[in-house]
Amino acid sequence: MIKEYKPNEIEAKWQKEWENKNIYRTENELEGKENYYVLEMFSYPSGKLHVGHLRNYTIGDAIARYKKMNGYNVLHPFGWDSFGLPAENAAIDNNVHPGEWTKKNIENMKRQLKLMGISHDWSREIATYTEEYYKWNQWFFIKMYEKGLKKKKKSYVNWCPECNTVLANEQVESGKCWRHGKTDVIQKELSQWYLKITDYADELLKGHQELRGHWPEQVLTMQKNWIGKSFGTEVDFKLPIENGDDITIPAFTTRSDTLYGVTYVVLAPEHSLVKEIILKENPSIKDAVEAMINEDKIFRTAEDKEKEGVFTGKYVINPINNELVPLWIANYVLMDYGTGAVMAVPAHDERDFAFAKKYNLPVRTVIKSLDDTQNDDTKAMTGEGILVNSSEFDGEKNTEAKIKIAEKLESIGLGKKTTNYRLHDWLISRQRYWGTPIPIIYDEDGNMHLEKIENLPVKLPSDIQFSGNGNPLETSDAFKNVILPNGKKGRRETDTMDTFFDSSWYYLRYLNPNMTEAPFDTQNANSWMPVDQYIGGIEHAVMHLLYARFFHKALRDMGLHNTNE
Ligand code: ANZ
Ligand code: ZN
Repeated sequence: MIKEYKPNEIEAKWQKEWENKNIYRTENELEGKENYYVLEMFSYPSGKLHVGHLRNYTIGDAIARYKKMNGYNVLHPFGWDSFGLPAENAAIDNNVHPGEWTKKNIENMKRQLKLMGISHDWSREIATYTEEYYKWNQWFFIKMYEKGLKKKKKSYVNWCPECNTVLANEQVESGKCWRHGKTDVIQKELSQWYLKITDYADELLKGHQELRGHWPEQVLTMQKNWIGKSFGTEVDFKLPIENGDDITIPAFTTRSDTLYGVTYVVLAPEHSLVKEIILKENPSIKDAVEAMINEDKIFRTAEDKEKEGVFTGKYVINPINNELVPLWIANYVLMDYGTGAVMAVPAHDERDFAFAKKYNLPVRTVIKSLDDTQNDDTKAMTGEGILVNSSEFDGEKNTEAKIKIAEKLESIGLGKKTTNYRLHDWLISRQRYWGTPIPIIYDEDGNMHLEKIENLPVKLPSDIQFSGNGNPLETSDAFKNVILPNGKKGRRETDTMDTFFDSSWYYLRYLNPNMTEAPFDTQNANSWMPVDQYIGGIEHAVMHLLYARFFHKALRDMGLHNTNE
């Protein structure tokens, strides 16, 4: 007997034997056996395996083997999330095509993974950078467009000067780029493609009930906070216009009970009224407004951040008592939450209090706490209590007055109850080369045309220059210039898709990795979904896991499968 364990010999021998016998190969159906799907999060082919990968794949391997020994038909596939910036940066730095860099990395990592003897079914290997895969991203894009789930919109977006591209909100962490921890994300006004994940905001929240007990509670909490559902009221403040109709400024509040305590109203510096009216009449505050817009969005609203603002010179009418209150612009109000306008109640809101003290604005108490230690005029009283200085509502409990005041506003047509979400639509366009081309063409008048399904895939061109400046796709004339079906000249969209689009449905592609007539087979999807065990890092809680849940529901509603999660 050989006493010494020689991995090179014994493992190589048995791994070869396993491969010859195809023991990890899974059929989509195996009579008499129940399916069990073990999935590890999609792997980015960075070049070399590290111990973090192995931690993940070893857990999957143990579960897959255990379930198999217990008589299940186990699916345990592997593949490559192989579009994205590092390949493009390697192209810039080392003058190698991103495709070659990616291919080489995949080969090496696959070799290393095989050495580990993990029980992956390699016959189902997929890679998102292949035409066979990204064709379906384009197909989904078109189908979602037709379903009304896509929109192009101009607004202030997150821009990473290091990545040279826009980022989704989910990819900004404390004001920095998720890939460049030291780089401040700045705001640029651009026209971009969005996927309407907000259409599913409520279902994404409700679906947590189906996931409870299966998913870590921590992930559900992170998603819940990210979606940020909040019930409140939109209160209409009127801005009187000389020789014209009043302009309505709706302000979202969760505290309609404090309406009598409003001492000023604040607009976000990006608010459309600022550009359209205020700066035209009062150009002297332009620099101050621009400085606020250029401040980092996350940093700007942090609690300890110094609040900055300017008076617009205008006054608006409080609908509950017709009082005129000054209209300000301030950095602590964001355009992309609520309506981008806030009714400020310094007596009961900490941020408003700090702002009012700094700019000498009045503070009017409208709620008295029953616990007298809370009624202290050196800070905002944010707790519950009884209304004062609130006309007919004096003496009411604030929780009850909140409903009554909202109802009164509704009855006079100057407000309505609303639900607001923190979640925004998913910005999916990227100004980069190494991703799925967006299947859109513009004609000479700027009108948009969807690429025809039979022309898919729209292939990434190879006549590209990687200079490090701008979007490399712009350097390919062959790609950019196309002829429309009507014979006229057209220009192809040069933005590519966020790679989170690719990873939002890959788990379905494993079911039918070579299928050419559809992205996956509906029956197979219905029998294999949901994935039984998913293994990966919590850093994906509000990015990948939220995007993929949304995608899954959207595909269900397109009739491609019948499961919710
Ligand atoms: C008046 C008020 C009085 C408020 C008070 C709070 C306390 P959540 O719970 O997170 O939904 N707000 C609304 N839109 C905003 C924006 N675009 N940027 C910054 N702040 C905004 O928060 C809702 C509250 O956040 C709203 O209720 C509003 O301030 C503020 F004693 O209105 B409140
Ligand atoms: Zn970056």
